[in-house]
Amino acid sequence: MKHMALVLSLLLVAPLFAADPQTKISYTDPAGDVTGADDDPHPADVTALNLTSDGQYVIVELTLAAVPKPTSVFQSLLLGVAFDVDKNAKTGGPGFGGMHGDVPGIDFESEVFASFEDGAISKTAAASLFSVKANGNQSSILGSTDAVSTPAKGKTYTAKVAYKDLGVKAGQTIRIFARELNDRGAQDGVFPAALLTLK
Ligand SMILES: [Ca+2]
Ligand SMILES: [Ca+2]
Repeated sequence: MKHMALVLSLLLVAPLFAADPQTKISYTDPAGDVTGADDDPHPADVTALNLTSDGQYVIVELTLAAVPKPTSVFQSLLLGVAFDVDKNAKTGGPGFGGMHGDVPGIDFESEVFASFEDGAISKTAAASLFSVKANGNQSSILGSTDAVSTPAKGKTYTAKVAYKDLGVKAGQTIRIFARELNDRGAQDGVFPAALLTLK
């Protein structure tokens, strides 16, 4: 069960609040709701997620139940992020490969990943970036070597995606879907859509 903590607390008095654009969107998520691959005994388990911006970057800040100690690059993946930058479901393509519910109109997609330290604690995080076409085809814009990396603080890992790479500008509102990758529940780990107004 996913929820936006702030929204739930205000839901009774402001039922339309969820649809309103915000400059900071916060989610909480249970610990222990993930199932990893057979060779991954400690799958990334998100417990909190903040989406913000700083005038230059969209900032994805996630807190995990435990620090990641990936033993493969695959295990370093922390979160999927899908961007509908024009808030138009008719442009772009299906998010998350079309395999995780109805996530339409996605223009760009990102994978947040922790640094790979050969089984030691990941020190930084970053976000790769792909463009998504109507047929679902993806093409790489930023690979892992070009992405901006940010130092971790305890169990909190932060990734940044540049406005210029998304083709967005300050004051613009974009739609973002985040996905907890190892969540096999009914929503496949997809958080409720966020409308983020960029600083
Ligand atoms: Ca979780
Ligand atoms: Ca779109």
